[in-house]
Amino acid sequence: MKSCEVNFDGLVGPTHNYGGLSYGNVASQSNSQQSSNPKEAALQGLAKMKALMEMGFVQGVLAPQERPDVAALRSLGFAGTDAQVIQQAAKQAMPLLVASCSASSMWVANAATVSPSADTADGRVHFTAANLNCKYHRSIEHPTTSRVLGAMFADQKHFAHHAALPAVAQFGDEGAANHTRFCRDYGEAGVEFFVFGRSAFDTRYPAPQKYPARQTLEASQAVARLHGLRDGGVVYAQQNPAVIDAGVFHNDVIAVGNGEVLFYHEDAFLNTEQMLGELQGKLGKLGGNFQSICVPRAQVGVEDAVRSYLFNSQLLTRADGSMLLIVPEECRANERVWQYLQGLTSSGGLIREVKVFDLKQSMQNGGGPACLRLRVALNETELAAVNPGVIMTAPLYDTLTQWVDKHYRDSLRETDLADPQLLLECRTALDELTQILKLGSVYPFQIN
Ligand code: SUG
Repeated sequence: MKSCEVNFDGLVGPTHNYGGLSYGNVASQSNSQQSSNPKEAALQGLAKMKALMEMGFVQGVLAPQERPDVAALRSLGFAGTDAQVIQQAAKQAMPLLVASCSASSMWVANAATVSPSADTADGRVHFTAANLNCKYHRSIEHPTTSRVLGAMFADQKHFAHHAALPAVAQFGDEGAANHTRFCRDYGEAGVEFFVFGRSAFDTRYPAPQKYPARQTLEASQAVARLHGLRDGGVVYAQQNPAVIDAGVFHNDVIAVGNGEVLFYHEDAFLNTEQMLGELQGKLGKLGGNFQSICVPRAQVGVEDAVRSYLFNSQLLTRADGSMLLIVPEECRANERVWQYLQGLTSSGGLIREVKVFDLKQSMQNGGGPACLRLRVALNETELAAVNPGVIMTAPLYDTLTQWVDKHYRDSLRETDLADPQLLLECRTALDELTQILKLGSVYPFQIN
C-alpha cells in the first residue's frame, strides 16, 4: 500500500502578536512589543501551504486556538463577564493578558509527537499532545490541541490519542520539534529519533547554563512507551547544551531529517559519532541506508544558523526521490548561509533544490517553515480516514484566504489586546472556521 507524509500546517490565529514571551528564543525576545500584522501572517502561511500542494505534496491545515483564553484568565482569579475578565487582567497583570492572547499554537511542530502505524505495537498512528510546560503561554494549548487533533483524526480504528504528559518541568515535552523519523519508505517501520535538552532525574547529563532546556529525556522516553515503539526503532540523543545557550531552543532549529537523511549542524549534538552509528545500525537492520549531511561550523556558525533558521527548513522528498529544502527568506538574506546552500544544491548530492518563502511575521517570533508544520505519515487507508475538511485543496485555499481577509486585523499592538471587541472578532472567525474545516465544536466558547 502506498504511504506518504502529510504536512499539516498551523493556520495563524487572529491575535498573532509579538509578546516577547519566550526566554531563550532570540527572535521572540528581540521583536518584543513590535506591531504585528495577523492578516499578513496568516496569508504568508497559507501561501506556503498552497505552494506545497501545487508541488504535489499532500497538505493539511491545523486550526488555531481561541484567544484571548478567557477560561485561563478565570483560572487565575479574574472574574465577571468575559469583557470584565479581559479588562481586569489588562489593568492588574498585563503579562498574563498578553500570554492568554498568544497565537503560539500556529507552531504546530510543537502540538504533538506523532508515530506512524508502521512503528507502533498496535498498528495505529499514535499522537501525544505536547504539554509545552516550559512557557505559560504555550502550556495552555494542549487541551484544545487534543480536541482539534481528535476532530481531524477521529477514527479510533486507525488513530490513538494520548493526553499530554504530567505538566511538570521533569516531563517537559515540546512535541515533534524534537522528534524526527528515519525510514526507507513512509509505510515501512522506521527509526524514531528523540532529541532531549536535559535529563530530569539523571545528573550525569550536562544541562545548559543560560537558557532552559525545554525537552527532557524522561518525557521522550514516556512518549516512546505510550506509542508502543520497539527498542530497535528508537534512538535518543542529547542536544549540545552550548547551542541551547546560543538560542537553539528546539532541535528543529539546528537539524532536520526526512527519509534516510539527517541534515544537521556540526555543533548540534553531544556524542555525535556514537549517535550517527546508532542511527545507521538501527535503520540498517530495517533495510535502510542512513545518510547524514553535516554543515561545518567553519562554513555556517551557530549564530548564523539561529538567525537564518537554515535548519528550520522542510526537507521534502519528491516523487522522483530527489530532495528539496523549503527555507525562509532569511536564509537568502544571510550571505554565508546562501553561499552554503548554493554549494549544496550544485554539488550533485541528495538535496537538489532550495525554495524560499517569506514567513517574516512568524519568523519574528522564532517560527520558521518547519515550526509551522506537523508531519503525519499515513498509508492510503489512514489518509482516507482523515477528516477531509482539513486537507488543502484549491477551493479550500480560496475560502481560507477570503476568511482571513474578512476577519483579521492588519495591525496589532499590546494595547489592542485589552479591547473586548477583539475577543468577539476572534470567536466569530473561529466559529466560521470550524464550519469551513468541518471540525464540529472544539473551542471552549463552543462547548461551555
Ligand atoms: O515556543 N515562539 C515559539 C516558537 C516556536 C517555534 N517552534 C519550533 N521551533 N518548532 C516558542 O518559543 C513567541 C511568542 C511571543 O513572544 O509572542 C513564541 O511562543
